[in-house]
Amino acid sequence: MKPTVCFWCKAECGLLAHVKDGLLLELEEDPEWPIECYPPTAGCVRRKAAAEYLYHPGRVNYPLKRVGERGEGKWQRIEWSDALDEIAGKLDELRDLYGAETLGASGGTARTHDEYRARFFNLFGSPNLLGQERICFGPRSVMADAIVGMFPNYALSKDSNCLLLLGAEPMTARPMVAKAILEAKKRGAKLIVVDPARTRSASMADVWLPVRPGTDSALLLGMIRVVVDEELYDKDFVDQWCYGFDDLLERLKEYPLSRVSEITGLSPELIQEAARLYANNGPACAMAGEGLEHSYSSTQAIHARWILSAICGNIDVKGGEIQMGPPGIVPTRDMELWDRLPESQWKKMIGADRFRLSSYDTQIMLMRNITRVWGAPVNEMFHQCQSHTPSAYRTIITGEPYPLTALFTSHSNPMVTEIATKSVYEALKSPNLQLYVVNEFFMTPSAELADYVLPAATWLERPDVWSFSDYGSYIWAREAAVPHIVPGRYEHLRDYGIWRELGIRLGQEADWPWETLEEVLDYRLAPLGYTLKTFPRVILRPVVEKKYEKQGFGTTTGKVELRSTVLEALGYDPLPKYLVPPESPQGDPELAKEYPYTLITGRRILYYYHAEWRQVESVRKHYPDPIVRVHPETARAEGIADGDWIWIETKRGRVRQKVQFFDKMDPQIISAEHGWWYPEMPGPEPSLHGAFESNINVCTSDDPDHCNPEMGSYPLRTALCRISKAEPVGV
Ligand SMILES: Nc1nc2c(c(=O)[nH]1)N[C@H]1C(S)=C(S)[C@@H](COP(=O)(O)OP(=O)(O)OC[C@H]3O[C@@H](n4cnc5c(=O)[nH]c(N)nc54)[C@H](O)[C@@H]3O)O[C@H]1N2
Ligand SMILES: Nc1nc2c(c(=O)[nH]1)N[C@H]1C(S)=C(S)[C@@H](COP(=O)(O)OP(=O)(O)OC[C@H]3O[C@@H](n4cnc5c(=O)[nH]c(N)nc54)[C@H](O)[C@@H]3O)O[C@H]1N2
Ligand code: SF4
Ligand SMILES: [Mo]
Repeated sequence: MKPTVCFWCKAECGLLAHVKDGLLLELEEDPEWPIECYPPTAGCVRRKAAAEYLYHPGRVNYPLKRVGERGEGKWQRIEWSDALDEIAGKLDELRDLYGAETLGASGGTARTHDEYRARFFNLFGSPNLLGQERICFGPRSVMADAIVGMFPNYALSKDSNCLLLLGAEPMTARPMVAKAILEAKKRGAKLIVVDPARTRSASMADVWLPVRPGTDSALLLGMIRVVVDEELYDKDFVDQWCYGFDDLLERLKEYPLSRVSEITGLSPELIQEAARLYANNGPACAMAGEGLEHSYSSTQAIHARWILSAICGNIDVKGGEIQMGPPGIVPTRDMELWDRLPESQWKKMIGADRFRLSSYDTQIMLMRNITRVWGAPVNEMFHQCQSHTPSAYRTIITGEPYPLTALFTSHSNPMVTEIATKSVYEALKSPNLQLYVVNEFFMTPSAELADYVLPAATWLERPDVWSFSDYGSYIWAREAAVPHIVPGRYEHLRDYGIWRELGIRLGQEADWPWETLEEVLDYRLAPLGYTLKTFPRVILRPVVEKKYEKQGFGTTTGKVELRSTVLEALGYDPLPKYLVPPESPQGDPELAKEYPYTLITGRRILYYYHAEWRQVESVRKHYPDPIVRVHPETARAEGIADGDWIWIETKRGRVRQKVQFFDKMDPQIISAEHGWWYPEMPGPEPSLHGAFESNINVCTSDDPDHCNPEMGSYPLRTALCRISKAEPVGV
């Protein structure tokens, strides 16, 4: 029986792994684990399916090399050493021909040791890590660093008197936060939910603001205006610790409640009520989720959200937003060796010239400020400084501004989760892409298009140390529960091992001194006086309030920057504002005549993590089909019944999902799920496991003009669509 910590979702449950002869039998809840979540670990269907997942017949167990055409489904098993030699050889050749920036790598949400992918890239010479950071965590973390000088952790809300959820639904997405909310509610804390849909959290809320999709920045400016007009803010904190209040007052003149009401579709009274409730019930904790990050005004809304928190005195207080600071282990940034990539190469990062908030120059500014105050930055460089992914796929296709000829996909499934599937597909099939390697567990639609598929090790097959949990206030470590190689049965390689082995083949041996991940983690834990073996599994970090009184804030001015010096230096508006989403009824009324509904996508599903788990039968049976929520009024007008399948169509394409009537949102909204493919359908083209059947990213837009102008966040929550009745998928 081995203690472990689950990494299959954001609950990070402490578990006990039953292991016999190196094989996992089952995962059991650990009654001694100190952090509870909701729903409780006991009911988790993924936990129960652990052995089914690990030893699934669809699991890739040995390296595969394509022998037919790309996507034809013809594979040959090869030895690890041959696969790595061949890939390294090709990378060397392409680097000679086109420069190191010709290599890119798509990554996904935090699933593994991404700092070693970054290390390999920085040593190889390419700045082109791509992935989800422009829409997942990147905007939140860059803006927090810029405005308040260090990302505060949001889940300490169990001490709060008021919780404000902004486009986030912890009941499905963040089980630790969900638990904290339930506890806070029991204590009588107030709950305010900003979400176009009446989610489970919204139905428990004291105030629910069904905001029009993409208009959160206006709403937040309206709330700030109420707080300021009614003098509900913390005057001492504003006087001493906020920079640019007068400029903010000027900006607020543009946002009278009448205008905010018109933009957001919410009554002035409701906005007032929410603002008063928030300001009068401190300490309050706000949490911004994907409803904000996946929008055209993402950075503006996040900026406004920090202003609201700050002027109400909620930064770095218990029950508000505590800045935990560096955890004391060797920072992931140091593991990345980001300073080994020459500045001239950083400057070549795709999209950095247009979307400058995710550029090297921004990082240098943020790092200088944060390191001055905290000694070290907390977030990994690649979270904040990453190529603009949709632009990178376009680069593969066009060769502009330079040839991107080699791509790795690691812990991501871009054919399903990346915006604009057709662009991703065109790029992955392009003859310009001379090498495509996928590190995976399963043959996903992305893996089906690879030249090489490298079998990765799951979290159960590797050790880990983690210090950025939703709870934010603890560090945990675990050893591997089962081996990643079982002779005669499988040969998986940990992501660390893959990057190290390639690095050694490409002249980086001096920079990979640790042979195993265990050695790396021992090195990282050393400043705390532990090794992986001696670490007490989980350490709760003490929460210290108002550290700024001694050290100031980690910003240019040492204060919370209501007016941002970083945005200003980059040539952007230093204050938040509302931007009309280009593809929305307001932004494109002509298109809205043909496509009258607003499509929001990506509502989280409790049973699944993005595109994962669809092949695991005991999980899939709980949730077999993709569900699109349609208001019954709208459905009736379109001749659609509950349970029908419908086409969801934007000007980029159409896919089918199954209707669930949902009357707790505006009838103009269509809410589709993301992450859908059908592992049971044929892998070879044209099906690619049904990657074009129900995958909503066939319908989303990668037009750079539709992306947030500062960070390049892409619009996953506003698109114009129409719907019509369809046959079920598979018929
Ligand atoms: N339309 C729409 N699209 C969205 C979203 C949305 O709301 N709407 N949400 C977006 C967001 S926020 C995110 S973060 C992304 C997520 O996008 P992805 O991260 O691409 O999503 P996953 O389906 O989790 O893909 C991860 C893949 O990596 C594999 N994997 C898991 N762990 C490991 C590991 O340790 N090592 C390796 N090598 N592989 C591993 C899994 O088998 C899986 O196939 O999706 C985005 N896409
Ligand atoms: N089970 C499970 N858990 C997950 C994941 C998963 O796939 N499965 N994914 C993980 C990842 S990587 C992420 S990023 C998080 C995301 O988790 P959250 O940030 O909670 O995001 P979502 O549930 O995608 O969306 C939250 C809400 O945004 C609303 N929304 C849509 N458009 C708008 C808008 O314009 N404004 C506002 N205010 N709200 C809007 C939707 O109705 C939805 O209820 O979840 C994580 N947790
Ligand atoms: S999948 Fe999530 S809820 Fe289930 S055991 Fe793992 S961390 Fe906990
Ligand atoms: Mo995400």
